[in-house]
Formats: sequence, C-alpha cells, structure tokens
Amino acid sequence: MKRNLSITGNTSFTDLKVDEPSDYAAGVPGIKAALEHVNKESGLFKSLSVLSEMNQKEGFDCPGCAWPDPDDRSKLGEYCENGAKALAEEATDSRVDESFFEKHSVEQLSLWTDYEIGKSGRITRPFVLRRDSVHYEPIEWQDAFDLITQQLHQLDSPDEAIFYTSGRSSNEAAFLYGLFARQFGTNNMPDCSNMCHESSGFALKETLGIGKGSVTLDDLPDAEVIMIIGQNPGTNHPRMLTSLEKCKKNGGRIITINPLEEAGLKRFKNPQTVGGWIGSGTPLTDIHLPVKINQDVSLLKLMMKKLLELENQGQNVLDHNFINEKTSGFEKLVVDLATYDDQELLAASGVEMKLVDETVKLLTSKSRIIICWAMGLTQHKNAVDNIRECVNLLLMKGSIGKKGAGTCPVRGHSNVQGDRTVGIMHYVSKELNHSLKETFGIDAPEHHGHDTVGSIQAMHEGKAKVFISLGGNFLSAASDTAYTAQALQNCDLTVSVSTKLNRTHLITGKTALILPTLGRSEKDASGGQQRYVTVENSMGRVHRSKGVREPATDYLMSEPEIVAGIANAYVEDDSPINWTVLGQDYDLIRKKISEVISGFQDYSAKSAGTGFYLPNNARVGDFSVVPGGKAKFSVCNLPKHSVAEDEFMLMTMRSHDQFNTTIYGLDDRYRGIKNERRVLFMNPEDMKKNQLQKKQVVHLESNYDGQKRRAENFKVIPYKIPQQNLAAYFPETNMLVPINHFADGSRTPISKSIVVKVIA
Ligand SMILES: Nc1nc2c(c(=O)[nH]1)N[C@H]1C(S)=C(S)[C@@H](COP(=O)(O)OP(=O)(O)OC[C@H]3O[C@@H](n4cnc5c(=O)[nH]c(N)nc54)[C@H](O)[C@@H]3O)O[C@H]1N2
Ligand SMILES: Nc1nc2c(c(=O)[nH]1)N[C@H]1C(S)=C(S)[C@@H](COP(=O)(O)OP(=O)(O)OC[C@H]3O[C@@H](n4cnc5c(=O)[nH]c(N)nc54)[C@H](O)[C@@H]3O)O[C@H]1N2
Ligand code: SF4
Ligand SMILES: [Mo]
Repeated sequence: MKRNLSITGNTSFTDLKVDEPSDYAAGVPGIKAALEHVNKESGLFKSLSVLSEMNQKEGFDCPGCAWPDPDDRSKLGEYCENGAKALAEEATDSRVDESFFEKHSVEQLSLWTDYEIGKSGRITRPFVLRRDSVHYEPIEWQDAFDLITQQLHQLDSPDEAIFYTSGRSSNEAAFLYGLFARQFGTNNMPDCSNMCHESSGFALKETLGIGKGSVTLDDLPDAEVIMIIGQNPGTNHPRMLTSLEKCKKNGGRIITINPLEEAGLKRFKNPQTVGGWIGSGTPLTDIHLPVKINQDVSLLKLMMKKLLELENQGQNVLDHNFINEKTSGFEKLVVDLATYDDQELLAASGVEMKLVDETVKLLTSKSRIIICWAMGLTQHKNAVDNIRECVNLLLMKGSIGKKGAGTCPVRGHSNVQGDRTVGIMHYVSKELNHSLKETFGIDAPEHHGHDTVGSIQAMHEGKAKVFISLGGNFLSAASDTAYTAQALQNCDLTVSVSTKLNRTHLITGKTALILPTLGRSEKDASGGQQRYVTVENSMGRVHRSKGVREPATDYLMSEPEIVAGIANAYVEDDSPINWTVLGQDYDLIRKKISEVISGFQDYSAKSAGTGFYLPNNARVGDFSVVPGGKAKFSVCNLPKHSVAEDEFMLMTMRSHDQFNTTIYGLDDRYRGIKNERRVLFMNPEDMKKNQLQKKQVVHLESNYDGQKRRAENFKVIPYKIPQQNLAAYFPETNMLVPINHFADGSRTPISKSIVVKVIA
C-alpha cells in the first residue's frame, strides 16, 4: 500500500504583518520573547530555575548553537533568547503518546506545517509504523531493537545501511554509534556537517592542517579587526555579540560582508548589562559590505589585490617573516591576482569602491584579524574556494597562530564538532581503524562510505535499504525534498532516535520506528547514579553536560543506551565488544575514546569545570602536518554564474524563530516579519521591474539539468537586498535545491545560491 503523504504540509498563509527591520539585537524585546516562549511551553517559574543551570559548569550545555561559554559565568544567566527558546522546545509539557497516534494518522499529520508538527510535543515511548499501516502504534524497546536487527540481517551488504547523525548527540553517543556502524561493516555515516561546515573542514584541513577553527573565545576581545562573512550571529549565535561588544570596547573594528544588513550586527543591547536595558546599546558593524550572493571570492580578491598594491607602494602591509617562514604558494597567488581587473571584480561583487577602499585601509596596518563565517560561505558550488580566500587573506597578514587573530568558522549544532572528532565521518581514517582494532578487536571497513548526498542517491537507487538517524530531521534538512522523500520511502526500514516529532517520522520507509530519547536538559541516571555526557564547542573545548530536569516520561532511554541496545541485539553473544556494559558506563566510553582518539588523556577528570582544549596546530602556528610542512596559499577561480535577465539568485536562510527545521514561532523579529514564514525578500527595484506588489503571492521555480522544481506560495516583501538576489527561509525552499548540485570538494548542497524564476 502506498501511503498518501504530503511532503510540504499545508502551504496556505497565516496573518502576515510587516514592520521596518530592527536596528538592534537583543535588549528588552529579546528578554520578552524568551520569557514568552518558556512560559508558553512549560510555565515561567519551572523554566527559569532550569534556565539558571544552563551553560553553568555543573549544569547542562545549551541545546542550541555551539558558541562557547566564558570561563567566568554569571549566575544571573549565561544564555540568550534563542537558548531559552531551545530549552522551551525541549521542556514543553505537550506529549506525543499512544492516543495522539490513535487519533492522527501519518497521512493526516503530513498535512500539518512543520511548526504544528513540532509543537505536538515530546515523544513518550517507542512507536512503530508497520508495513501498510498509517498509524504508529506502541512497541517495546527490545522488540524495536529486534526489528532493526532482523532488517539489518536481511541486507546483502552492510553498505545497504545508512547511519545518519545530527549534531546534538553527545560525544559518548556519537562514539558508540560510529563504533557500531564500523563493527557492522560500513562507513555510511552521513552527518549534518555534510550540509553545513563540511566546506570549512575541507578548506581548512588542506590549507592549515586542521579542519577546525584556530581561535578561542579569549581571542575575540583582543582582535583589532573582526570580519564576519556570511553569518548572522544576532539570530544564530547570539552570545557571540557579547564577544563582539568586548572587542569594540577594546577599540577593535568590525567589518561585515553580507547581502543583508542583519540587525544583530548593527547594534547590540546586552541584556546582561544595565545599558542593555535602558541605553542605546553598542554599535557593532563599522563597515558593511553588501556583497551579492556568492560573490565573496570577487570581493576578497579585490581586497587582496589592493593590499598588494599598497605594499608595492611602500606601505608595510604584509607579514613577510610569517609568509617566508610559515607558508607556501604566495608568489603564485600574487601572479594570479594580477590577472584580474579591479573594475570587473568590483562589478561582480556589487559593492561600492568607496567601501572596499575603506576596508582595505583599515586592514592595511592591522595584523590581529579574525575572520568569522558560517553558512553564507559554505553552501555554494564554490564554497571551498570562499574559505580558501579567507585563509589567503589571513596568511598574507600573518593573522594565524597568534593572539587576537585566526580562523573562526562558527559551528551550528551544539556538538556537531564533537561528533566528528569522535569518529562520525563517511571517509576512512587508517589511524582510527588501527586504533579500533587495537582497542576493540574489530576490523573497520577500509572503503569510504556515503555522505548525505550520496546516501540519498543510494536510497533513491535502491542501493541502501535501512536508514537510521541519531537525531535530526533528515527529510526536511536535506536538499531536493521530493527526491529525498522518495529515497526514504524506498527503504525497508527507517529509524529515528528523536526527542520530538518531525516530518522525517511521517515520510518514512515501509516500516518505521521512532525511538524517543532524553533531551540535554534531562537527568540521565543509571542504578540511581546521575551520569553526565560531554560535548565540544565551536572552539574545540570539551566539557561536561549534566541534565537537571526530570525526563519527559519514565520510558525514555539515553542515546548511548539506545545505540548499545541496537548493537547488542545485532551482535548477540558474538562480539569482542561488551555492548551492555558500554551503554551504561559513560566513564568507560570516555576511557575508550581516550584510547582511540588523541587529545583525550584523563578525559573524565579533565572534562570537569570549564573542560579542556583539544590539540590545535593552527592555534599555535605549527603547520608541519600540511603536506610540504607549511600553511598553503591557494589560487581560486571566480564563481561561475549564469543568471539570466529573468532569473534570480536565491539564498535559503534561518528566521529568528527557528532552529533548523524546528520552528519555534512564526516571527522574524529583526527582519520585521510577523506571523508568517512563507515570505520572499526582494529588492524594491526588482519588484518594480517585475510588476510585483508588496505581499503579492508568487511561486518559485528552479530549473537544473532540464528538471523543474517548484515551491509554492510566498509573499513578496520589499527588502534591502542586492538586485537579482532573493532570500527565503529553509526548509520551505529545500525542494528547489537540486540533489546533484553541491560544493566542489565538500559536496555541501548549494542552499545559498539557487538560480530561480519568480512566477507571479
Ligand atoms: N536560533 C538559531 N540558531 C542556530 C540555528 C538556527 O536555525 N536557529 N542553526 C544552527 C546551525 S546548524 C548553523 S549551521 C548556524 C547557521 O548560522 P548562519 O550561517 O548565520 O545561518 P543562516 O541563516 O543560514 O545565515 C547565513 C547568513 O549568510 C548570509 N549569506 C547568504 N549568502 C551569502 C553569500 O553568498 N555571501 C555572504 N557573505 N553572505 C551570505 C545571509 O544573509 C545570512 O546572514 O546556526 C546555528 N544556530
Ligand atoms: N535549504 C537549506 N537547507 C539546510 C540548511 C540551510 O541553510 N538551507 N542548513 C543545513 C544545516 S547547516 C544543518 S546543520 C542541517 C540540520 O539538519 P538536522 O540536524 O538533521 O536537523 P534539525 O532540524 O537540527 O533536527 C531537529 C530534530 O532533531 C531532534 N532532536 C532534537 N534534540 C535532540 C536530541 O537531543 N537528541 C536526539 N536524538 N534528537 C534530537 C528532534 O526530533 C528534532 O525534530 O540542515 C541543513 N539544511
Ligand atoms: S549563544 Fe548559542 S549556545 Fe549560547 S545560549 Fe545562545 S543558543 Fe545557547
Ligand atoms: Mo548547521
């Protein structure tokens, strides 16, 4: 039987109100919004006491983004508006229980919006959607594990199974998950990084020898210049604004490169200070460069060209000692830059020369420069080049490996970096395989597995038949929604380890399981003993997270327990790994991690308090691991774009009221949007040219390789965005992103530069 399912849900409109975009972030409206959310989900008093434990040394790590915590933590609150919303979402009093699924079939639920699906609450117990059924029904934990085992045994090869990870899982859970996948016999371990910072990891590893950023939190206040490129911290990493404020107060300058003038980067009213409540706040951005979508390479090339010219005119711009001693490839870069024409670069970038000159002037005499970036750079065809150019600029100025300077890819999910560190990856690491053999006696596979795009294609082609996800919402997060839906539906079994209901639970394999797990904020006990897990923040510091709330129900299992439960059922007695013990004893897991992965000596002990930093060669200016022994300058090409007269370049981004596919609310306060997500931000000149009115309903169509993809029902909003550029929210627009168009090298989908037509 084919289930009759909607992959979009209801696309009709709510009650859109449009105001002027805000010119500051946080302040009193931020506090008000945070309180409203926590109050609505689980009551104010209960939530406030829990919030006071968030990001404290003995408390739990915020389930929101990966921004680090300071060493000195205010007992008054070490969290932001969106951290409070993340907690509210997890701590909700609503429940998805047996009666919920008796009442609603998956067919009916698929008609709901993502917002409505998410708000249905915490999943109370394991559920199964049996073949040919449209209603989930309860299943016991052991029966669920046995069902997975049965399906895994039916596969012709271990490579017919996919093990996806989203970045909210702890190091302990992720390590066990990777261990099981490898014991089972596959490297098919796609993860959310593949859609996120994979491009950063790729470019940084190749140029600097480590796929992570080099700065720590203490570097930001010391920087002379912070460049923020393709990132919207006011919404997505709100406490970064505190660091930016400190930098400004120390005399630092901030340059932002972004097609949009994001409110959060204009002015910050720090809610932890009196001035943030009653004052006008701290101005943040000194120079804003409104680059056209995916023209950062053009702009960065122009800036570097101009810096070289100033050096040639006798100014002291470059760090020659650093370039000579620590880098290779500089001459090639100089020769290549000379082949470009300033005016052509400028025209492509869409920025005024005056602003470029101002920026170059500022950079000339500075050497403590930090570049921060996120999805605005990583989700394009030439994303890896975007990051290589950032590295080029920093290397020229000797701005890596010293205080107040370096690379800062700002990571998304709170433990996405840790998951990768402890072994979630689709490619083979000989070193890791060797350690796994030594420690566990298993033979990990020696061929690469599928990344996210590859997994979807394999499922679509019937080459993978079991899909297991540790967290996340694969269907809505991935590109090409219709194609991905078909891929999942081709599977014999799909399994989601989740806290809350999402669309991936509705658009499933022939049989589907939901395995409910504890959230970050919840107590995780075994034999009366409270356990803690560990996570790694965006700057490579590993620390503890210990839940404080009673679990949503008594029937939840922790992620390590669930992974061990699946593994145990599968391997039975025939395993060199004692999964029963490993799933219970997190100290033992940490001991094993420290045996397998370097940098984790005395793991449990060192994770207390503020935790410990993992080794980072770029941070200390040691590039000996890069082939050739030196940091590498790169020669990059300009992006190749062909946007016809009647086409636009669309970027898909986050509103202020969402965490990826989890929709907290329908407002995007900083951009002046209230009560609607189906909006399309457009330049007023383009509206005029296309005879479009404010709030007029349009549809979007992409056409790649002759295949048209369509997303319906968006209201046009006049907005300050470069001409022929558009912006809309994800995941509503994911169906426009073609599966086989992704970044060269990293294979990250092109979610920030999709060529579309606007159909009135
Ligand atoms: N509240 C909240 N916090 C989050 C998340 C969330 O959804 N909600 N998600 C988390 C995750 S997983 C991640 S990865 C991060 C994402 O954090 P961000 O990367 O900040 O998120 P996006 O909304 O995708 O915003 C990208 C920014 O890049 C700009 N941009 C788009 N295209 C270009 C371009 O071509 N060039 C330049 N220079 N800029 C461009 C956009 O205008 C926007 O300001 O946030 C994390 N934190
Ligand atoms: N078009 C477009 N697509 C994008 C992006 C974009 O900018 N544009 N961004 C991409 C990026 S950067 C990312 S990181 C991906 C995100 O991709 P995912 O990580 O797959 O998606 P999320 O929306 O973060 O996952 C939310 C779900 O995770 C589950 N969950 C929440 N907390 C927990 C927990 O503690 N444990 C477990 N087991 N489950 C939990 C809940 O069931 C929730 O519904 O999306 C990508 N997709
Ligand atoms: S900045 Fe990120 S980690 Fe910190 S409280 Fe806010 S959402 Fe949580
Ligand atoms: Mo992300």
